[in-house]
Order: sequence, then structure tokens, then C-alpha cells
Amino acid sequence: RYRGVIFDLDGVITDTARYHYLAWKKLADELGIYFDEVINERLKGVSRLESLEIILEKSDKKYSQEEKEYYANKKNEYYKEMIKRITPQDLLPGVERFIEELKKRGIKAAIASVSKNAFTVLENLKIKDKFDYIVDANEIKHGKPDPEIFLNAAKHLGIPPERCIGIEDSAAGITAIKRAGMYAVGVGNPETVKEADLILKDLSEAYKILELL
Ligand code: B16
Ligand code: MG
Repeated sequence: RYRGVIFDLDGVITDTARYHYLAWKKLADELGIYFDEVINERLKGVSRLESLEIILEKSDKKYSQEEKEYYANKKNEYYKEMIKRITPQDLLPGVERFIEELKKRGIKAAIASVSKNAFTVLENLKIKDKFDYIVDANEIKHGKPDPEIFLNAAKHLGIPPERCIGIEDSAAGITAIKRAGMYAVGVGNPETVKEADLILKDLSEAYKILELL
């Protein structure tokens, strides 16, 4: 029934969602703006500048466009420093085994990440070659929750959306998958991914996805 699986990167393949949080937290602390892990859930799957806008909701100060770009860039510098240390050991549980199982069954696999750092992360994880297609953030006009990124991946895999499964750790991402007309699997915080068709702790439970194929 399903012929393709489209993975989000941050928070699904590896725990870069943690690094995104730590980098934003460092910036927010410097600016004296309150920021915590609850607010951070809203940042998952959302673009860099949109993430900053959410953080600035807690500030009374008005920031100009130049200042916003400056601070978004600053966060990215912190983030880039953190992801330098990523190695194949940072793959989340079950990821490699699941991808191998998909290959055996002739199921195609793609990555749909809105992160401009996705290629660096995938290279450090030494996993880039295992995917049939990787959506480059630069090809996308609309970020998640818009379905564009998932539809783009399905198109390049040559598989109709209704025959694809999307895997996400963000609320915006689950909405994007559903809007694309795909089956949605949520991992990580169950409250964040509550709209998913299937909720897993992580991909060590991926046998539950294999049962659907
Ligand atoms: P960057 P994903 C998303 O990646 C992250 O979830 C989100 O927190 C981040 O702000 C966004 O990428 C942009 O990342 O600043 O590196 O371009 O979950 O779609 O893999
Ligand atoms: Mg994510």
C-alpha cells in the first residue's frame, strides 16, 4: 500500500531539536527574554526567522528587520558550532535499522527538512547516501505547516502523496503531512504530535510502521 517514507530531520533522525533549543536559549538569555522548553515546542519545524518572531512575543522591545536578521544569524552561529560535533553515534534509536528494512522491501526514503543546515547534519551523520531524495530548503517557498515540502518530496520520489508516510516530531510538521494527504507518524513529545495517525516514542518502535506496509 505505502511505497515511500518521508522523514523530517531535526528530532526524527537525530536530536538536533535539542541543539536548536540550546542555541535559541543562549540568544534569549543574552537579550533578557523569557524562553523555555514549552515555548520551544512551537519552534519545532518552523523557519529560523519565524522562530525568532515567536521568541520576541515575550519582549516589550520593538526590533527592526535588520536587528531580527542579526539575531537570527547569531543563533545560527551558535547552532553551527554545536552541530560540528555530530557523529554517526548521534543517530536516534532505530533509525538505521528502519531505513535498511525499507530498502529491503523496495520502499523509497526521502528527507524533508526546512533547515538550511540539513546537509551538514546529514553529512556528519554519514547517512546522506541512504536517501533517494533530500528536499533542499532553498527549493521551498512555504515552510511547514504548508504541505509544499512533503509534496515536493513525493513528486521527486515519483510516488502519489496518498501512498506516502511522513514522520515528524513537530506540530507544524504533522499538519503539513496531513494537508499533503499522507499518513502521519509522530515521534517525540506525544502532546506536540497528537494530531498524528500513529504516535511512537522513537523509531525503535518502527516495526509498527512496517506493519502498515
Ligand atoms: P535552520 P526540520 C527545522 O528543521 C527545525 O525543526 C526548526 O526548529 C528550525 O528552526 C528550522 O529547521 C530551520 O533551521 O535555522 O537550521 O535553517 O525539523 O524541518 O528538520
Ligand atoms: Mg523536526
